[in-house]
Amino acid sequence: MTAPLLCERSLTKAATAVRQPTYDRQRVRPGIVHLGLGAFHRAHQALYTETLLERGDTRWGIVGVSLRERRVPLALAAQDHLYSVTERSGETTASRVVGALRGALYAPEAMDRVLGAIADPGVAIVSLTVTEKGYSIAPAGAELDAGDPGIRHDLMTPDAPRTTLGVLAAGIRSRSTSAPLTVVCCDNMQANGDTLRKLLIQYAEQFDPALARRIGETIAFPNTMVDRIVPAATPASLDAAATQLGLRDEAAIVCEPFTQWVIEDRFSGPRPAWEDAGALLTRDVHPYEAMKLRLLNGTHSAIAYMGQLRGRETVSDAMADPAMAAFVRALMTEDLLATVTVPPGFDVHSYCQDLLARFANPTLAHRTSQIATDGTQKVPVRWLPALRESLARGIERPHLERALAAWLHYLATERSDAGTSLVVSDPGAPALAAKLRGASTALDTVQAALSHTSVFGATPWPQAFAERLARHLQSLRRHGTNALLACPAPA
Ligand code: CS2
Repeated sequence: MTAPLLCERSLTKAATAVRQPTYDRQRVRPGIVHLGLGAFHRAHQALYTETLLERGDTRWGIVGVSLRERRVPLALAAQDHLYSVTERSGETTASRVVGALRGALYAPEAMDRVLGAIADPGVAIVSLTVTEKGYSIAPAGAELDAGDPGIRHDLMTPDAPRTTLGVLAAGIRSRSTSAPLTVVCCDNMQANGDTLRKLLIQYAEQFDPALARRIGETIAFPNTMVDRIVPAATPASLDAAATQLGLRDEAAIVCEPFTQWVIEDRFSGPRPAWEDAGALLTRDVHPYEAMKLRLLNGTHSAIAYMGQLRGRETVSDAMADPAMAAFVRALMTEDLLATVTVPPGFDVHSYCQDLLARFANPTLAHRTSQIATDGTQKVPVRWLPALRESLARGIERPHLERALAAWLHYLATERSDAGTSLVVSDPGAPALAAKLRGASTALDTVQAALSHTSVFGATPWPQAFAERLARHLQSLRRHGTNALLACPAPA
């Protein structure tokens, strides 16, 4: 028998161990508009906010907006905007139902309501998780990609936008100038708040210079570091959640117990006391952000591309592969760690040990194919700054260089070591892959990649570096990843 659908009325039928909202949801007013209603937001920022609602601060209900994906807002609307989060690790499983969402809008069909929500003077925060590619950014230079078709469309019809920047700008334009606003970017980008501010101003300048000035002068864009491993839902994860809940939840999330949020304390107007829910409000997020982007996300991307080439479906499968586990540990604790500035008083060695344990969590089924998406956006943030800085000081990063060669090989061949075809999901990949495939020798291929400036930047890369990458690529072509992983790292 199928379990009843999760909604206000069916809550009484939820399994007794499942935590439920104890506050009166009817009293909660919308104070936050969130763009990007994916699993990450619902398992991360929404839970910090849920804690504040539980403590009686009813100002911070969330209106969630999905810019592209229709399934989740529809599912949420059918469930009175309730959904569950199940944390899993080893033998431990804990589920809760979250009530913080007060609306779930699918932007293409509800643009007036989306813009109205952003303009609502009761709303003090617009937060975002739209993924790296959701910002119409040319990643290497962190500038607005003026050629982006969505941006070109929005500049023609700024009041009927479809991009993130277009929606934000149109919402702000219809908002009273006397209502202060803070925009909280929660995507994995360097200086994410500063970057979004710059992009939004660049966009607004092209059709409304007064709006651009207003954004620059009155709206705060704190930088943030967000962390929680939240695999995309699968039929199996939805079934597992239903078993836990005793209710069917089409928006259920299964994730790890760990969560971290570091936010720059720079707001314009009122803000939720997220620190009461465990967030760290600080003057300088940069060291946390660089550390997390490199050690966690940088290693994750290497696991994803190597894992895809080696037929490892999930991160924990990859970590159970001894050759990969050794490579991953060395990449993180030798190459990447050497490039980060550790926040004062922070125990980075236990941070690394914890990361390795989090990656090995076998109950999560975090697919390497998920992390492998959008490499042309991720690699310039996660790997290239560490490589640039190291090479400028004459230092080689043997594992990171091998990971980069593996990514190029993955893009060029779209095949695993065993010859199975791989699905590359990255709108920026075809242009780069075409250049890779158009070259003949390994060195030509590497040169073709390094001259793809939207990913690798305009500053030339050292010839010796290109030659090392070419040797790794050659080794991959001949012997697959085994040879590359077995290569002793130069002293
Ligand atoms: C992952 C991240 O998909 C990816 O690229 O590296 O989503 C990662 O799981 C989170 O940033 C962890 O906080």
